[in-house]
Amino acid sequence: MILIMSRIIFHCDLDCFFASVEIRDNPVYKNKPVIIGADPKGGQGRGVVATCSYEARDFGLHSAMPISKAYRLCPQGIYLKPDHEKYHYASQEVMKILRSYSPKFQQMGIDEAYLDMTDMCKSFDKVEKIAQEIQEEVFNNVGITLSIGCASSKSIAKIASDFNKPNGITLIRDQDREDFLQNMDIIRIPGIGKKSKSYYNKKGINKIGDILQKPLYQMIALFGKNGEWVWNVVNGLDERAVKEFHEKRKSISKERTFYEDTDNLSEIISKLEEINTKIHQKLEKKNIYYRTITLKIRFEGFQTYTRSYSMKSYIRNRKKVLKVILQLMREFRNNEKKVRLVGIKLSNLKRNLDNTQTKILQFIHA
Ligand code: TTP
Ligand code: MG
Repeated sequence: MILIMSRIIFHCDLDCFFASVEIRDNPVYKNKPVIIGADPKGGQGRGVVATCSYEARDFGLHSAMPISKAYRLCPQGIYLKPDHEKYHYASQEVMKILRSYSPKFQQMGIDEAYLDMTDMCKSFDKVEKIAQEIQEEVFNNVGITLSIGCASSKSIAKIASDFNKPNGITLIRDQDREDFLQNMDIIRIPGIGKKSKSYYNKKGINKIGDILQKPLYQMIALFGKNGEWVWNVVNGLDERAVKEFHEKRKSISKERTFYEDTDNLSEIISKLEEINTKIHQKLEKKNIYYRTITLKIRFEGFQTYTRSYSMKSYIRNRKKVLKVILQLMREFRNNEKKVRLVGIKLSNLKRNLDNTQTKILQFIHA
């Protein structure tokens, strides 16, 4: 007889992440509705809510809601602008801890990661103990809470981590999977967004139980490849491994030679702006962050200099890069030669998959 050991996967997701960091740094905000996002400008503001504390969620607020609506529902809330650099730093601290629990670690968005704990747990008995340990270590070192879902596949672990937030641990054994999923709305399935939900609803599929009842061939007939994927997920057959993404590329750079050597500062700056914008379009498309910013400058006569500056955490911020580049340029302001070429290089790269934007097809091919 062949015994197939089922895997034990943890999905860890920080609770109302941006808001938790702000509350940690300003304890007077504790237990209050805290909203991170655009300036509400007394209800006239444009833009959206990035996230909000669980107290704010009690007023009906949620991520991506227009900030004007949030203000209408909760005018007494504490509205704060996001401090992305701070959140990236906190995220890195958390990820360092999570990574130490298993060599099979995969970071997804800024606030979530998978761990394959099969070799560490052996049985489900140890699962809860280790999950608690992770929560304690993150809280004691970073000061924020997270929820953990544990199951034998990535998708079920992800559904489980969302089930008992904040600061929850949800363990789903294979034999309990169907009961656990049965009455859930299909929107809980990772990869089903609002659009596919309404498509599924039109065909009479509302709860996960409706999928569990169907044989695979019917799901394929109704929804094609997507239906096959969803059927596999709810039946615990998502076999995707936990694998860390390694950015193969070491740096991304661009440089431009002037048609004619120049000492016109505004022309030089506008060339740097152009390069900077191009690089950032690429980085955004590929969801890549960086820590090190390098200026390259070549004068007439081919003297070439590079000057670098490293941030303390990973960023992706076009304005910040330009500011750093202009600072690095100051060293050359008394150089009397004309400039022949300028370039920007960003290195120390890291890819951060933002799961909130993962479309089902990307998900299938992940
Ligand atoms: P999520 O994990 O989706 O949300 P959350 O951590 O705030 O809340 P939960 O407890 O339900 O997990 O996203 C992580 C962070 O990403 C979040 O704190 C803010 C940011 N974010 C946005 O900026 N815009 C969005 O639309 C979403 C969904 C998240
Ligand atoms: Mg979260």
